[in-house]
Amino acid sequence: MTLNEVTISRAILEEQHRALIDHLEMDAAVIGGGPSGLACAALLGEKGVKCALIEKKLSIGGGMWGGGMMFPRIVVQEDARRLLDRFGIAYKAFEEGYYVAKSVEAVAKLTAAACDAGVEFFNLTTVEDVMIRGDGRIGGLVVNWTPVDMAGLHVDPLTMACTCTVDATGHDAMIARMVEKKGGALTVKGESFMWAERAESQILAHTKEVFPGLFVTGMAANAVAGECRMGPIFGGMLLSGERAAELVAERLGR
Ligand code: 48F
Repeated sequence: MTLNEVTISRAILEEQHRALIDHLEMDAAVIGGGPSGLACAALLGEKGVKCALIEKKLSIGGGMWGGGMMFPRIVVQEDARRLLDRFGIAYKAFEEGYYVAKSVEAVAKLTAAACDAGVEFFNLTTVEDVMIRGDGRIGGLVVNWTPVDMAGLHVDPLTMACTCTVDATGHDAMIARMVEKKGGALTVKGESFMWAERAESQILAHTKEVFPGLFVTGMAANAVAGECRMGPIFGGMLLSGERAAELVAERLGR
């Protein structure tokens, strides 16, 4: 067999265009590929929800890769240990109730779970706005290539329709802030100081639909609520992703 560069190019272009066109209308879009977004997308996919994960960076994983201060280990508490088991992430017991995992393995296994569940990934893609119509719900996303955004090029975006949107953009709660900025009935209080116990114990209460069609998970949930940050303990991220998936699936009647 003789390799043909044009065939290689056509394979990439045809397959990715097919995926993009297929996801111009979907049940749920998860914005942000950190731990909460990955867990949420994987569990939505497992429930049969047509779902895409949109990530502005080249790599998926968000703040999980770097562990704590670039030591690539994460800590997960007892409440969330079952999710490490569920995603097949290896861990070691440290002191009672504390488990340590490798951050690279955690990102890889969460990503693999989402792939296996049929989630489509659109990386290098920035959500720059949302669509809100007469019904007052978020009904879609305005997207562009991240390099276009970074270079400040005057290139118009495209749009993707979704019934439910999950803001998993982390500390900045970017999607919620877009809604707030354009006058939607939503206030983003911004995250508060580091307090692991408080942040982790409150995150599930803050994981909810904060605007019609918009659910928040992970640090975005705490940031919208004005809640504390927690540092490199990741149980709350996984549990919040799971809760968001349950809420979205319920909304979609699954
Ligand atoms: O920050 P990130 O990892 O969010 P998370 O799931 O997890 C937070 C933890 O990593 C850590 C912590 C836990 O203990 O405090 O910080 O809440 O991932 C957010 C992802 O969203 C992407 C961003 O590149 C990152 O990978 N993102 C942000 N804005 C956009 C976006 C956008 N407008 N469009 C697409 N992706």
